[in-house]
Amino acid sequence: MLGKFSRRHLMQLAGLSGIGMLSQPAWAQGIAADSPGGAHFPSGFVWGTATSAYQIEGAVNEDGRGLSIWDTFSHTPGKIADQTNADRANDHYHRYKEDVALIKALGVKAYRFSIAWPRVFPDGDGAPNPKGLDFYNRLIDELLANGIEPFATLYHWDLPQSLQDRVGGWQSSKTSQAFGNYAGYVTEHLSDRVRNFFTLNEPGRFLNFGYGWAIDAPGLKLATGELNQARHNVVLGHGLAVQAIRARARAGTRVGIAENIAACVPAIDTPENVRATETATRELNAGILSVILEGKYTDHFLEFAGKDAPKFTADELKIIGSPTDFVGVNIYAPQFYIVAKDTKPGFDVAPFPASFPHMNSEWLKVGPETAYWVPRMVKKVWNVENIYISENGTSSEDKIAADGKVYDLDRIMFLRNYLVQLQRAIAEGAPVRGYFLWSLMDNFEWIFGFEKRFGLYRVDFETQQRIPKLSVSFYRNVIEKNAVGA
Ligand code: BGP
Repeated sequence: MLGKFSRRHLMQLAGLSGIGMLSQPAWAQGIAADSPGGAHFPSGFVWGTATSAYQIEGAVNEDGRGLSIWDTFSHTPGKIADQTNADRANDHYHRYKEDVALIKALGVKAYRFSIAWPRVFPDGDGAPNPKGLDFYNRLIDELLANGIEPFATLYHWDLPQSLQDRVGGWQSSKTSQAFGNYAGYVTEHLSDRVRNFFTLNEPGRFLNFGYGWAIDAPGLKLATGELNQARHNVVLGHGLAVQAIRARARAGTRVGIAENIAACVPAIDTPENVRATETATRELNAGILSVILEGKYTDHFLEFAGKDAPKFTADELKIIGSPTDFVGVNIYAPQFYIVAKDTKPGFDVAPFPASFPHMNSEWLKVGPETAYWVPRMVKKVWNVENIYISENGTSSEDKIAADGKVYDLDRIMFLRNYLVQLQRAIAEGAPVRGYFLWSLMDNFEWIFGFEKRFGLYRVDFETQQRIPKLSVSFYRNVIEKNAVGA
């Protein structure tokens, strides 16, 4: 049976190759050339992993740290799925040396962590707290001593509570100013050892979820006009931070944003849909990435917002559009499958069927092609020269098996498929320089508390024991080979 089957098919294949149908398409050549070791990434590609301050540090009352909006929010009954908070979390503040050893054991050469604004400026502005910055000095020195390059994020959602109370947080441009000052202060002190800074992590997310839909801290539901104004203050804060970094950090310090880009994917790969996906990428990211990378709001964005459009000056747009050195994109689910449309705005968003597959987190729809289309779009739409995948990863149930190990095969499946697509994008010319896997270890996953596990290392939050999951071996192997196999 098998013999007959293969003979018949071999003959068909021979016929096809005779007329050139088996020759490699241009987009696949980079992939094929590197077989059998897998599809190779460029040499010097930065492999990394990521965490954020509030999610892992704990020690919320130590060394003069001020309160953040997430301390308040997580202590408000009913906000966090498992009724926990991150008062202790991974106790990373005390265990950072052990954690740097875990990073080293992974084989990555880069680590993206965030700096807690309320450790450095307990009230958000005013007097700095040197003890707060010292923690990051210790962490950075430990990373460098272990050959790991630090990539620091200045804001991963832990806004000082005092700014929220006194000025309404991001509802006021005073917060944008305070963020600029904080960014200048931190980079002035750390840029002798840290060469790359991300300003804000996922402004689109923390704004909509925190100020629009009351899901995240500070738990507000602003009207559309107020929300648009708050978003404007956020991008202004980014621009002021870029300018402060240029003024106060060492020459050569690199800066960019890390955005949870509205990830648009053509529903079917046709030239019309690809063009429509470019338009959709620009318009569905108009309030954050487009204004940062173009220095203006798109006409469609302003028209659509109408009387709810943000108020701004030409000077502010100039600040917001300050040139950056790279763009970080956090890639998880495909958010919009796009089909072309003849009438304005030139695209339609196809609805998701209820049966669309997702990972352990329900929001995390599986779409490896997102890792192909997003970098391609970022390059095409804004001509960005340096892209980082600042986050990618998945939660998984991660039970400990009878032999004491964690066989997170679904995470490995997810990573392998996304990385194959990322390599394909790079082979076709997308300028992706590095990849940060979310996350180094299980941690406090915001409103999901400790219920969702995104780590490469499993953490027992009672004993604080960390155990490598199978995905540690998977990722180490990818890094060693600088390649991923399908
Ligand atoms: C990103 C955040 C991370 C991380 C991850 C998982 O949006 O930048 O901090 O938490 O998503 O998200 P969640 O915890 O909401 O499932």
